[in-house]
Amino acid sequence: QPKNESFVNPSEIRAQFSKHMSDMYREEVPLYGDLLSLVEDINQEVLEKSPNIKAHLERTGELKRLSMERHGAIRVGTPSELSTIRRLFAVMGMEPVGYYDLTPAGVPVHSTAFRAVHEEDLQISPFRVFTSLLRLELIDNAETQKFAANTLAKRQIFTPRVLELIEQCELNGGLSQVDSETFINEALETFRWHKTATVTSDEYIKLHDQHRLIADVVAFKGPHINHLTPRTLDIDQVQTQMPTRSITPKAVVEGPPRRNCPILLRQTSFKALQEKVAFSDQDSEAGSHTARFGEIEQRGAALTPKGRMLYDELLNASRSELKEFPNEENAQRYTEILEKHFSQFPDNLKEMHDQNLAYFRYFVTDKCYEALNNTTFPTNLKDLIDAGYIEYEPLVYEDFLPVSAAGIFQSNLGDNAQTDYKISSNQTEFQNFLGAEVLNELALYANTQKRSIIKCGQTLNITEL
Ligand code: OOG
Ligand code: NI
Repeated sequence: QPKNESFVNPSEIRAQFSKHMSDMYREEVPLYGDLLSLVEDINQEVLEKSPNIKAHLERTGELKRLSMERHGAIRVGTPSELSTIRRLFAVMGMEPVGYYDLTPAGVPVHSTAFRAVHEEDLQISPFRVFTSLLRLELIDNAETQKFAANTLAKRQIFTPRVLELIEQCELNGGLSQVDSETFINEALETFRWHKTATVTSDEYIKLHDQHRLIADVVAFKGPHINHLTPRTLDIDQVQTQMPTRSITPKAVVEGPPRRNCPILLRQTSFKALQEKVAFSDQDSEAGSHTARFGEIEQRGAALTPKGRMLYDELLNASRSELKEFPNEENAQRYTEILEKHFSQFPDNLKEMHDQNLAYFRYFVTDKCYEALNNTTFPTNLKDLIDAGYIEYEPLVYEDFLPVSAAGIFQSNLGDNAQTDYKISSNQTEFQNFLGAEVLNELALYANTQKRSIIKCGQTLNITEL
């Protein structure tokens, strides 16, 4: 919370920033605008056809955040860029959550997600940014490695004014209304697309031959936002209808299969666009670069460690049975295999709750409020639930999935991008570069769940629920 009343709530800055980012990206990539309107239409349809879903979303507050909900992704080049990005996001109340190692999937980055962590702040704006750091040490060509490092060392991805405002915010504990507006405009500059590259076309080709992602990070002035992702209530509908709006989807939806009670996260994207750029040895946009795309996501319940283990097990079993990466040819078979394995994951809230597979928010029912002054209540959660005094709703998964993220990366990097890296996970080094530890997402869900139980206890006057 801001220390001074004249400071703007960081969550409000985040909400405004997210909106400005979306407007900027819609202007830069009109196809993202088309995707947004498709998602809106289908969300509307789902809400009209399924009063149950609508009532559920109203109860959990998700309906309010649905249309403003989105995530984006950027890729930075150096440790110092990463640590300043952390400070920039902190102004908007976003903290690094989770560590994702993408090297097993042949992508030379490791990543975290910046987002709000408290349920009340998530409610104001759930905006998240998946942020990857390029691992130059994985470039096996010494000359290219040196060139990349030198090129990155020369660039400044932040405006002088935004650096001042970050420092001012750190010193004073917040930003005034006027300063927060300036901050939003200045911060946006870091994520803007640049049609002019910082390298010659020959240099670009060398970087690109090493890995398309390396060219995407090194050859440009800044970490352009590479996609934005609205949240849909029916991802399969959007996936099938994309072609009717001239949008080409990737082959399969990442994540768990379709279920009655959605879990974690399902994602799909449209293929990255080929865009014109001017390399530093060209005076017009004679070259091209392919990086930016659009994505959609459907979010479900956050899983406990036990639930997550079951998810990973079933996903791995499905992938092993498929024996190859999902693609256009095996998409149908993959869906069937996935559904077969996931039939082992209980698909109703009661079982998911009683088997401790997901996290929940508990709340006192109307029946309980009516009985408040004239009833002796049971004093443990289970009996209160059984008697209908307390109900629960699953917590929304606010994070990402490494295998899915790899699939999203891959579908936008071309098929020849599979590389077998020898070096893997290094969370300690990532955190050193970041200048902070990443938060454990499971602890955050557990805290939210705990707070909801405490609140029920207060209403019922039970100290240890
Ligand atoms: C990030 C890909 C990961 C997601 O939603 O899993 C991601 C990137 O392409 O930079 O955004
Ligand atoms: Ni994404």
